[in-house]
Amino acid sequence: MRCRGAGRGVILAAAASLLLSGCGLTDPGENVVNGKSMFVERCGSCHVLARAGTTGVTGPNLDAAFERARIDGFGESTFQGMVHKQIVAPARTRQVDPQTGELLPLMPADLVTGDDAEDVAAYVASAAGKAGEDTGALALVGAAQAEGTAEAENGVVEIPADPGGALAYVFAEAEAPAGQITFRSPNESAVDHNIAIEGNGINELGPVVKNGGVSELSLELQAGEYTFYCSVVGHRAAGMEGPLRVN
Ligand code: HEC
Ligand SMILES: [Cu+2]
Repeated sequence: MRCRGAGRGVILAAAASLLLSGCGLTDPGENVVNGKSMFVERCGSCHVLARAGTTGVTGPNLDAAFERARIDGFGESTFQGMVHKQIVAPARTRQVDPQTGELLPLMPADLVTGDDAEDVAAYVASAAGKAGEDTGALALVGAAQAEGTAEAENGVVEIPADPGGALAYVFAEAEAPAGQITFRSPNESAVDHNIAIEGNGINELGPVVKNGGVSELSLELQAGEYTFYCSVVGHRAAGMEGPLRVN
């Protein structure tokens, strides 16, 4: 069984890591927790899917699309195949915006690939058009709330990305004494993130990492107000930023 994400790292020790990785939640071949994260990140801007909390309207409402199919008695494995096919080779039925009469953009192919595409298809098949809310490890995706202040320790400020794959850091704010500061952002999730620092003429980006990587950035900072953020497209707007106070 493929179970990427299980048993990786110290934060999600033993039992918790198995749960958080989403293994065992449905067909053990797919990681629906990763699927949900990837869906929110790559698909949600164009599609409504209530359980994922996404509200995009460029593409069809996936709850409406699959509610019908559920009533018609199609099974989730059929849905999964349909969604996977749409990701790999989007149907080219160009739709017209009822408000403006303009043609809407087509869905780009291969927004997610390989295992990620299978995970997304599995998640959408399990969630679209189904009443209620996601539970367990799935409920944590997208729901994570940054809180508290990351404090410098021996010149190092550690600001981990949410280990469950939400577009969030663990901390809402950061604080450090002026001088040479190293920012470290461990990322246990399968979603790309980095750490970047902006302010007072500085805008420096750490490397983008995932699956246990650490985005690291060392800077000489004077006292002042800065911002830390994730430079992966869409993540800052989704809330991956916070104030950094250098004293
Ligand atoms: C740029 C906007 C956009 C993004 C991003 C996008 N889609 Fe779409 N999607 C569309 C449009 C437009 C259609 C309908 C026309 C078409 O098939 O190209 C569509 C159709 C679909 C359908 C078929 C629905 C039906 O009623 O038959 C599925 C399933 C789907 N998308 C899933 C996804 C998934 C999964 C992702 C993320 C990997 C995604 N979409 C990302 C715009 C988008
Ligand atoms: Cu990010």
